[in-house]
Amino acid sequence: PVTIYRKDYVAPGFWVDTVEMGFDLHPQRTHVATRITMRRNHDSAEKDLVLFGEDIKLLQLRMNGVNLKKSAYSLNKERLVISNAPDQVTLEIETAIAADKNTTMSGLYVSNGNFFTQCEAEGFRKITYFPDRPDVMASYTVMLRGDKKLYPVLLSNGNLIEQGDLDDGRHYAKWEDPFKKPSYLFALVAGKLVCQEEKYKLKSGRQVLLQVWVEEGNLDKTQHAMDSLKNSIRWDEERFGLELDLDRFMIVATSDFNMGAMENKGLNIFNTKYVLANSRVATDTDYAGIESVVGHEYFHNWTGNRVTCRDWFQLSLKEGLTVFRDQEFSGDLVGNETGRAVKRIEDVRVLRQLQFPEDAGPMAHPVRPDSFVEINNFYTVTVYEKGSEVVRMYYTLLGHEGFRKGMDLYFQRHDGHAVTCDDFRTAMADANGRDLKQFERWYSQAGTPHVKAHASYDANAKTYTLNLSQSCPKTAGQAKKLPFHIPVAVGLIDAEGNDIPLQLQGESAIATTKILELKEAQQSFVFINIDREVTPSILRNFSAPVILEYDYSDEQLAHLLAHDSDPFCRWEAGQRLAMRRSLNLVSAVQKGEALSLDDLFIQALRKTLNDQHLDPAFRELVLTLPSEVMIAEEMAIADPHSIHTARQFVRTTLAQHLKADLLQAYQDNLTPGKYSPDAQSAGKRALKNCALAYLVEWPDAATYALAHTQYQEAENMTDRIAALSAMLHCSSALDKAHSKTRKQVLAHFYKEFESEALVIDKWFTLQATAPTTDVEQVRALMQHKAFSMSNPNRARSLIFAFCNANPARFHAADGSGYALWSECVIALNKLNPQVAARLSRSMDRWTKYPKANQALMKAALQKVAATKKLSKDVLEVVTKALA
Ligand code: HT7
Ligand code: ZN
Repeated sequence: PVTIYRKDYVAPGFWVDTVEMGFDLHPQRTHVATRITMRRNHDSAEKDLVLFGEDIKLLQLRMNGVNLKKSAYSLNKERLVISNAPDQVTLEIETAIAADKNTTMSGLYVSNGNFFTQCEAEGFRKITYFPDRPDVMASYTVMLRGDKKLYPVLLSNGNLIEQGDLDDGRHYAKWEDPFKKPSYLFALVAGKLVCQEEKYKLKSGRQVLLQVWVEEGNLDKTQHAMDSLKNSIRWDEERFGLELDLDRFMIVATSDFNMGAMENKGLNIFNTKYVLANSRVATDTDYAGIESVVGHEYFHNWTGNRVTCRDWFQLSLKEGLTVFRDQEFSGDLVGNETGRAVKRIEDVRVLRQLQFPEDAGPMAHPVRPDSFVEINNFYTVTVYEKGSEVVRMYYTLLGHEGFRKGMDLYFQRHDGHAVTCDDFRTAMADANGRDLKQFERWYSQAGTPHVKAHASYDANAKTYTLNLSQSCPKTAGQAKKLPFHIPVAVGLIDAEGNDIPLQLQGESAIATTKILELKEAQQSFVFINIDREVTPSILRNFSAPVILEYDYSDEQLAHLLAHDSDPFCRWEAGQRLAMRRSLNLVSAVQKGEALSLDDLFIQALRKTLNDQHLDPAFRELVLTLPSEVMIAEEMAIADPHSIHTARQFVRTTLAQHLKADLLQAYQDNLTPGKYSPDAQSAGKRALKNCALAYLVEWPDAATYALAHTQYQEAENMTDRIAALSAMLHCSSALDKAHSKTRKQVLAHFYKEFESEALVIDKWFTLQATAPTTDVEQVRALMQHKAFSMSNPNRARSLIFAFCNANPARFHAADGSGYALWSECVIALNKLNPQVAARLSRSMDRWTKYPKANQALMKAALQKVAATKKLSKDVLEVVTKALA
């Protein structure tokens, strides 16, 4: 396969001004007629007219009114090249597409009888031959024709300018997008759909039409998406002064989708998972996910669509920035500081759980990658989540006002253009008169930096010196790293637990949190007038995506957990206490030693659990132990079985010692009455259900019955699934005594929700991640009538969930988990290479496991690598893993 390099970027040989498209929609053969007006880009080194095309049949090609003979162009599986084209060109292209055979969910495809498109990153070339690259922006007019009964709804980008009936029961709709856009933002939807619609008044007084389109029968699940859309529109006006530029904004839900959603101009297409919700079928987490994804796609309208990427290496320009915006949106919407902090901690957890391992594995790449084989493999947590952290660091360094100035200048300079990450950084620097040259390394260097802190207090001089040093592990192709520009937010806490005022030597400003700018490999920061012993609170609000090393004592951590005014560091102190114990216990399990948990830890958690001044949502976060994946990442050689045993021991012991406190927390956080997904209620449910999950770890008949009763009487999906999960996932679930009840409850759940695909996904996931579920049971579930490999949500709910979230079973000593993985990757590769490549990533960390596992994992990887007709998507992932 061919590797594409960022350094090889060449501007397009031709610009496109207008694109007119006519679609005659038939599942087996959709006919597409495209007229493109183009003009030569005299500044480009590319002299040929290059069009990309894939898996489509070329029926006709005319240039400036003349049919082109085959000898006038070259055509291979990927491109059509016209040499010696004149400077002004009108191309007329006719293509045919077999949408019903398209199982890749890229390009034009059929789902449940309806037509959808997915053009990012390179799907438009599966519709017609085109300079399908994001720096080519053009105006589109689209005519859709189709059978009126089968496809009563015909949608595309922009405004509906005409519609009417045709012969033979067909009808048409003509759409015009008033904004220039790259081809990856093109979309059409055609089919039997219904919508919830509302008129919405913008701040300026202009009225816009908002629509949420779903399949019939789902209109009772669209209100939250609509509310989230309205909140997003208002938030972007208020926080960034950005108005919706269209008169009509549509969201369409489909159950067949490779990712979460897609920001096509004015016609966002969503995975049903991020649209459909009511209290019967969706959990608090689902509601929060919908809010953030609806926000994310809407915010792309400015960060991505109005200002887009010059090339796909710049993907984080739009994705990192838009994730930052959606994170801020959700934080702001909660409406209080603790709520914001809870959201921040949740986001950091995702980063650590998913991105840190990526940055340490074979697919490690910079936020702005230097090369790729398949761009779809680079829609990663590094580009998205670490990219968002990089944007957040500007925010931390420049402050609220400074960041806004940078954003304003960015839009002023680049609206309507395709630009780079450097352009964004330059706008931030110029708007604030700051030198951000070194900051560029956050884009160019892969790997998670380590920051080591060392503190010394001089009571006589009343100075407190914090020595910070940084390093970054080598990653593929990057042996040596240069120092990053790292904002390290620091506070100092006295014995009473109070923040003390901080003044740096040589500075006059006094504050309780200081942003230290670490730019060298090593730097010392001296705080003056410190008249007491203090505990440092370092990396407040997780001010940089780094691993902080500081040798805290247990007592210091307990002190921070009890008092730190920074909620992130407060939570972090609890996580450090828990991680330290988990690692010691894993080692004890491996040596066959007796296991025990100390009183300091138990009491620290008890205190947090019972602290009525703390938000329930925050207490739940503190009580949630580092995951098995996180513990594995801390170990040189990960041992999934010992990790599972150790973590379960901590849970069971806490349950034993905190039983009364947990029962009290359970009772205190009931949320009777009408369900509401607001943060306060969701936080209470989270703590209550966390308490329940602990309680069943040290069960008596009463506690297991408590879970069973909650399941039976639950009035919302959050409580119902939490009860079911508690029953299935606790260590006592291994007891034969409960197996009958578990089976009954699972069967009941299936029957109750058989017609709700998203709930059945949950049913599969609960089983896939249960400690009792082994490979054979997964295979049995794959035979279930409701399982299908070709629906990405369903494949993710069972196969991905097992491979990624049930490490103790997936890493079975006999290699059966790996064998299952390779079979599934190979099967998916034929259907949907993008999804197959995502599953391939489950083996990324194979060199971290014991030798015996490594051998089996390597063999499984080699088996996939040797498969005939392997897509470049999968090939890139497994080749890098084996390198
Ligand atoms: N920008 C969207 C990316 C996306 C995508 C990429 C590759 C293949 C399928 C895809 N579906 C959506 C989603 C987003 O970040 O908003
Ligand atoms: Zn995005």
